[in-house]
Amino acid sequence: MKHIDTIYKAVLEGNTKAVHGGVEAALKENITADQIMQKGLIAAMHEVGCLFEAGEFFVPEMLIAARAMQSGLGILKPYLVASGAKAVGRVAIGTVQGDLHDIGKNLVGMMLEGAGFEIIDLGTDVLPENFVDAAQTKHADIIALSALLTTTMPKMQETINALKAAGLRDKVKVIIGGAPVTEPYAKQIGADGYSPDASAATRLATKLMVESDSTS
Ligand code: B1M
Repeated sequence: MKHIDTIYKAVLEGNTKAVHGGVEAALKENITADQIMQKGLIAAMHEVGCLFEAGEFFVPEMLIAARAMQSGLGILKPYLVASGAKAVGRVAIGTVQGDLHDIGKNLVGMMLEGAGFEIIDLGTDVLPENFVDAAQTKHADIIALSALLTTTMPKMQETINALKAAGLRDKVKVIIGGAPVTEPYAKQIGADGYSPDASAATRLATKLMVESDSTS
């Protein structure tokens, strides 16, 4: 687990070069992409959050760590994404308005792509009307909303309301997730599902597509 430790420390230090080296060395030693991601990259970001809460890290440190983590994920992407799978559905994914956190959203997008979904990545700080537009003009089957801030969670409800107002709510499934989001919250705002992490989001999206195929 020497390389995992290197990756963990390198993310904390925001050392992109060392993250690259660590990820490549770990892959060479046949450590799986999932292990590298969970035990190296995600575990380090969790620690970054704890250090931020403790007042030991500030926004610049968080940002530098996030960049280092994203670059590590970039190397892992081909290993996480299966190649040549036929699209099982189209997902428009984004982080809701006011929220700039995109690592979790990118991870969910990557895993969905790996499960054969076509991904329309709307980015971060996405207005409810842009999700509506993706459902309307890009014919997304699923709208996937990510939020990392308690203050931006209400934008999930606003997005669902905007889909209703546009007469699209019955035509599209809405899934939500992100650290402060919960299953009861998903029920409360009328989402079609919640998942705590990227693999669960993939299972949920696949289940929703199977269900909608069997009812159409
Ligand atoms: Co921010 N930040 N941040 N931050 N940041 C958190 C979220 C925070 C918990 C830190 C803390 O206090 N411990 C806190 C939020 C508190 C709250 O509201 N509950 C916080 C804060 C306060 C802020 C600012 C307000 C700080 C400030 O300016 N004073 C500010 C807000 C900016 C804004 O968005 N408007 C801010 C800024 C930033 C940075 C820009 C510096 C940077 C983001 C860089 C980027 O994303 N490109 C950043 C970071 C890095 C974090 C932490 C440290 C790490 C987030 C992360 O990437 N985790 C975070 C602390 C933490 O989470 N421990 C924190 C790794 C990622 C893989 O996990 O995103 O949870 P996560 O995704 C998971 C699941 O949640 C799930 O799957 C993923 C894993 O499998 N998931 C979904 C996510 N989306 C999903 C969607 C789904 C399903 C599952 O379906 C659609």
